[in-house]
Amino acid sequence: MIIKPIETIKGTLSVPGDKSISHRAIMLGAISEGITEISGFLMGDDCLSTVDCFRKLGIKIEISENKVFVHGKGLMGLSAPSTILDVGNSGTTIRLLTGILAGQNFSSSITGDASIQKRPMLRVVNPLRKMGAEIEGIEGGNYCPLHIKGKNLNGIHYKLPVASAQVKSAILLASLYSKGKTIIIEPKSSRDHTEIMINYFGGNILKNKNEIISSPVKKLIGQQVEVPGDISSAAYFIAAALILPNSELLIQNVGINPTRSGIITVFKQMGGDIQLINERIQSGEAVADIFVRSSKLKGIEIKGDIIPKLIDEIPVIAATACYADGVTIIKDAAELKVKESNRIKTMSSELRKMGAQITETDDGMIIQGTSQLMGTTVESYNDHRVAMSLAIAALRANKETKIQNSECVNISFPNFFSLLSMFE
Ligand code: SPQ
Repeated sequence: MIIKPIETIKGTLSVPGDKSISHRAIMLGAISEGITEISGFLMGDDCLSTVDCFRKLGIKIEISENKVFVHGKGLMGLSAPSTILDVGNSGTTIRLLTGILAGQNFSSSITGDASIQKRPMLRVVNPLRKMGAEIEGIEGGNYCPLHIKGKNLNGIHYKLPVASAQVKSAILLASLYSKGKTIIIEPKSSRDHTEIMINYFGGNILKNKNEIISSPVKKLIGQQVEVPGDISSAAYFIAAALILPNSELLIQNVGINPTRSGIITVFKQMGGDIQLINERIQSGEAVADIFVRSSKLKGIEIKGDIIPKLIDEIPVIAATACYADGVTIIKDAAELKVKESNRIKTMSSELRKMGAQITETDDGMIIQGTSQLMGTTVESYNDHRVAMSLAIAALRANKETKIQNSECVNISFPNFFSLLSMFE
């Protein structure tokens, strides 16, 4: 994909549905009783992998133009798949689904693409084994393919070693199949869509400071779920409007769940002119329209509790920080090393090719702002967030930028380049 510099970005747009919420709506719909009707579902490759896995588990899922209908069969209604389940590139699918499969009365195997085969799984396998799960995989279960023999599970008391919504969610989904309560202690709070949606479907999850308590329920009931626009996708356009002169952009219907909206806090701290309008609650989730104007940004330090609330936005923060005055320091973000690519390495090396001054650290990056980057050829490493963040950096470069392997944007934002081209 060739990205040409643009002068300004003005107008109104909406971004596709939230990826995390779309996955969870399929999963919870499948194990609930009755039909779950999903609007705003993200038709990206990752969420379609979740659909494919649940179809292989015997669930009827109908996709119409703008709705998805999941014909739930109840907690014990899944059936043994006749082939290996393939999650493609989706870490969320493999980790959350492993939690569900651990409590079934059948065996199954699950795998994914080359990137998924390198992502650590022991973080979910270990707590699930403590609950009584029988899971085998490469290197003691750290890498997929994973082979899961369904078992009767017991609730656990578990302190998460890393702040990870995927690990928390795998345990919570397994807790739906467990005897007794499950208590999870989070080191820092991470996205809570699973907790919100389990309760929305009739489950019993309580939060008490950093403790999440799940009590078993007899059944979940299918619901209507309206998926809001994904703040991680909106982040690219917020960043574009901030860095391009004379911009004014309204992004409609974006999820602003406080465990996801760290990007708004950070961009405001950098001097960003961002307003939330028409705040409301939709299917249990906070939603708003976001109005952004171009702003003179300054470098800041980003670390600590806010990191899990913006973990997927760090690549676009790095791209934006290149155009801020002064230095931006990102710390406590070592988790970036185990995403679709090592995002500390890939973002640093590609932005450096564009002339950015970036130092990689063990848990983040140090970025010295500049007024302009140089258009050149960069690589996405098949990481959707890297491809889109580099595209944003390229909008204010001195000449066009070629992004190699850019089709990976289909993972989370299939119409990203066509939306961007509206502003050329
Ligand atoms: O699904 P996947 O591939 O893990 O997706 C990513 C992303 O950038 O889209 C991470 F690479 O988002 C994760 C996120 O980083 C989605 C997620 C979720 O839906 O629960 C939680 C975060 O991961 P983690 O490891 O911190 O729990």
